[in-house]
Amino acid sequence: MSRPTTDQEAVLDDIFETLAALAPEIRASLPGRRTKSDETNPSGEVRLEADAYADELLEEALGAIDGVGFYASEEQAEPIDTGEGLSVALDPLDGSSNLKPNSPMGTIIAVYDEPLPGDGDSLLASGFVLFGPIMTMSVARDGVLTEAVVENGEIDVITEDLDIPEEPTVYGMGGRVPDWTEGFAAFIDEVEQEYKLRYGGSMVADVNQVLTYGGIFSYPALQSAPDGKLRLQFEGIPMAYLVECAGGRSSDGSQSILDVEATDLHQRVPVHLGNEQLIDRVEAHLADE
Ligand code: FDP
Repeated sequence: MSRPTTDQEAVLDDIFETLAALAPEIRASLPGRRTKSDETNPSGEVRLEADAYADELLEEALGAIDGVGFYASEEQAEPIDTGEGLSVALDPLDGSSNLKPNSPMGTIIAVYDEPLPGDGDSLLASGFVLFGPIMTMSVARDGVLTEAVVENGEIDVITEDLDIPEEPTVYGMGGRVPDWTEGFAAFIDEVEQEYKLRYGGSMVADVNQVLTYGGIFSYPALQSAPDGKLRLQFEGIPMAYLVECAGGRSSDGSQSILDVEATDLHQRVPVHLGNEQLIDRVEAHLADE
């Protein structure tokens, strides 16, 4: 993790205020943009019109901020040069397959102080907006996680220093069960005796419930996809920082996701996020494979 300078703190304020200001517009755009476009993103996934729209809005507004030098997103192959300064990495609409069944979705942002790809050492701050029954924004900065309600584009802080509850309650994980590795399946055999399964298919909402109730979210390494599904720059690193700021742990299976070396903008990473004791346990099972 990098420590922001005073000038960088001002740019971070601007970035998060801009994200909150845009959030109602992104949300309002969803009902009319549920159809698939004929394009795929750099990871080969079919784009919805909503993905493209959110990406354009965010690129225009964040790229225009004085002190933002690069805009990168899951939707574009390369970072866009927007001037001089920090790099922002966006998952404009996380969980976009939830749009069709009208389930929660979000926007994830990471701010790095280096050109991308950047790893955890160059991360300055991260956050997400959750488009649920209410719109909330969670921001991790200076080692602290803050949760706010976004009302009319304004940030109204509701929890100043959010801590993950000590007693875990829920677990949720992606990937088809027959595709899990032996160690991960053995871990789930254990946790399903103790906790309640909750998986919605949107990382933002699934991680937010872990932050709210305690527990674990995983999108593990699969037999067919040893690096899992989620992207390091846009999902893994920002969400790992959010959870670590709340006193939880992150892991790619053997180390903090903030310690994973970033070699490619669209690189994938196995993801485990949650209470320390559960991350320790999943790592122990994976080490035994
Ligand atoms: P989606 O493909 O719907 O955009 O990275 C994207 C993501 O959703 C995450 O939000 C979510 O955790 C995961 O993929 C869902 O994948 P599965 O459909 O395989 O569960």
